[in-house]
Amino acid sequence: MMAIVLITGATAGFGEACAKKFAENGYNLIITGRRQERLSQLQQELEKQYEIKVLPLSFDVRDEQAVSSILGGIPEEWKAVDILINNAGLALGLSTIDESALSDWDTMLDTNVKGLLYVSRVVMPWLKARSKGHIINLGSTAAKAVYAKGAVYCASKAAVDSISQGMRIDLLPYHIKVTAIHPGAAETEFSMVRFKGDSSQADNVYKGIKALSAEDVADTIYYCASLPAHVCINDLVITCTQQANAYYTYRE
Ligand code: NDP
Ligand code: 8X3
Repeated sequence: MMAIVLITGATAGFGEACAKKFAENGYNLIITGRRQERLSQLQQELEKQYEIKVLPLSFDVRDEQAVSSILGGIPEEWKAVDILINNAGLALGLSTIDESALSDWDTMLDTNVKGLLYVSRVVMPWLKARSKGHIINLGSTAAKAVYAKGAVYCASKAAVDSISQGMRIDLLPYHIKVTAIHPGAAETEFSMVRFKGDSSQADNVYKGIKALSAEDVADTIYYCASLPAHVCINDLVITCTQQANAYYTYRE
């Protein structure tokens, strides 16, 4: 079997763009997300276009039982994962702590932090057994600087930053790389999800800037994954040229 990349959150945005980029480069793919129909469509499209195999797995990363039974139960040959891209995640709402909905916090923390941990806990033994591999975690510029009304999303991504550092130490004896990628504003479904379908609020995020695209981020992830075995990019912040960090953006 050719090299395998496992991508969480492959039904949209960065995850979908990564699936296409790695497929184009001959990787077999395990693609996950909750929207089964999108996973099936992507599987069909990529298997038709490239000489690769795609295993679609539909589960919610917040559901520990589903993660361990569905992901943990895949056929042995698929457990030879070379690269895990922990990408599934989201922001919900933009408000001060006292005005936030409790359910938004639960969803963000359960998805971005605990979901990433559940998936990693299943996959890490597979990587360790082969003493090779690469885990790529999607943080954010929000991990590096906190912006107004974003305390909980920013905290969830700061946790991804810390978890990535911890994983790297845990995995040193196994020659396994850990990379945290921290993108700034990128035009995907992210803002429509954050603002719960309010397209005018979502569009405002990208007003007056040429934001990153999902493909820009996927190309960068692919670059990190293509370096020689002894070279690891540990931490990478990528923004569009009009953005300096999570709160300074120059709009025209
Ligand atoms: P999108 O909304 O376009 O895609 C998010 C993906 O995550 C979807 O495939 C979605 O799949 C999946 N997902 C969300 N919740 C769950 C869940 N509970 N279980 C399983 N899968 C889930 O967003 P992006 O591509 O922009 O975001 C990808 C990652 O990058 C996120 O972690 C985000 O926080 C981060 N990021 C985004 C930035 C941006 O500006 N766009 C910038 C910096 C970081 P489905 O709904 O089918 O389950
Ligand atoms: C996504 C980037 O700044 O919109 O993580 O929160 S931001």
